[in-house]
Amino acid sequence: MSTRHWRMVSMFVILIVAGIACSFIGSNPSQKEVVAAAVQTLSLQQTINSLSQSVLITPSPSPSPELPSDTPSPTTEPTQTPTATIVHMMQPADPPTTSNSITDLSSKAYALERRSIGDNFTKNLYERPFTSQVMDYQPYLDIVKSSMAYAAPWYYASLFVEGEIPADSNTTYAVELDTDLDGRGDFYVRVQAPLSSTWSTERVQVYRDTNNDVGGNLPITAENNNPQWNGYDELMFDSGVGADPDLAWARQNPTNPQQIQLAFKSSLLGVGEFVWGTWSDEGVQQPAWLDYNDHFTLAQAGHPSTNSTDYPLKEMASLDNTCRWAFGFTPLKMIPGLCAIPVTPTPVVRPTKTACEPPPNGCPVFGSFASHWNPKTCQCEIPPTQCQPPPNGCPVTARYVWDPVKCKCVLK
Ligand SMILES: [Ca+2]
Ligand SMILES: [Ca+2]
Ligand SMILES: [Ca+2]
Ligand SMILES: [Ca+2]
Repeated sequence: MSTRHWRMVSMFVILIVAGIACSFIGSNPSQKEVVAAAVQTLSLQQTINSLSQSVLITPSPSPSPELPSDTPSPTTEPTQTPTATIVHMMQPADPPTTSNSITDLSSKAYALERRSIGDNFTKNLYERPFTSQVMDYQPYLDIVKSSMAYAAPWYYASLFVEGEIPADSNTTYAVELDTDLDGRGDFYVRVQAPLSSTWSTERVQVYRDTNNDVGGNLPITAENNNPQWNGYDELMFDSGVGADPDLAWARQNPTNPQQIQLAFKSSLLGVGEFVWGTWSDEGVQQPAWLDYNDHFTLAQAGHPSTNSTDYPLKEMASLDNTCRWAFGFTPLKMIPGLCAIPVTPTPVVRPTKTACEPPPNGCPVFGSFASHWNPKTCQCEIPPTQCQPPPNGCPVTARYVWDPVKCKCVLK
């Protein structure tokens, strides 16, 4: 019943009650009449109450089905912590081709021998794509080449490895960047497998060294461990969480599963000239411990050469890295960690000029005979086919001299 109908019914009831009341006015009712009127009024009140309930009762929601008494009450869903959705504004594209690359040793040829060559623990250059103790070869860790390219606003670092990444691997692939060219890494950008074939920020992390102690007192060179050194100590980007959610990305090259690509914005470095090198790491994975040869002793780390008394690999296993190379400039002096600077070809030394040169105006002409410069004898000579003085010279009986014009000995 609508509110309008309810108002009409109420008015009708009130008029009836008023009429009954008025029937007593001006009369002198008996007790019986008073009781009858009271009963009639009560009946009307009940009618009003009934109508009132039928109007005011609001529909209640459908009752929940009764649960059997032995049914455990539903458990309360755990309260989910609301997570902010990461909104990306831009992402990398295909990296441009580049000639800025680093070649690294392949250990594939030594896999069956469970050893590698070229590992230089003392100088932070490792070739350890083997498991600890057992020395099983891990081709997906074996870097053979790395490259760096730039297409605004992205730097692209690529790692080429000897084998595809196993599905259950949690290897980290990283690029280490020295932006003030002192041999200490300043930024460490890494991604942890499994990798997507499309660009993603998942499991991509960017570390920074805030107090310039990566590498201890002597960057690159092995030293005794100092617990005060904290290496890369600030995680400034983690799977899209950071001041810039688009700062760094990674993917597996969709056309080459043995190529891992990292992309990061140039704004990260703030410079256009830097030194870079790459890492694969399934064994240690501790950016705070870099340089690793300051954290581990050689005896702890082990060594992959069977000639070493520290063979086999121990605590520093299942990783590989490259030497570093310059991007944006030509290195003219050695920076710790830099790959060997190619020997500059010695300039071709032009033969120095000697006093033996033809006359500035050329060799003289004697009449119809032109002399020619002979560099062997270092003098102007008349070709043998032309007029020649006597083989033994002019006669000495008088003061004869050779006259090339007359082509005979003449008196002087
Ligand atoms: Ca390698
Ligand atoms: Ca540095
Ligand atoms: Ca050091
Ligand atoms: Ca540090």
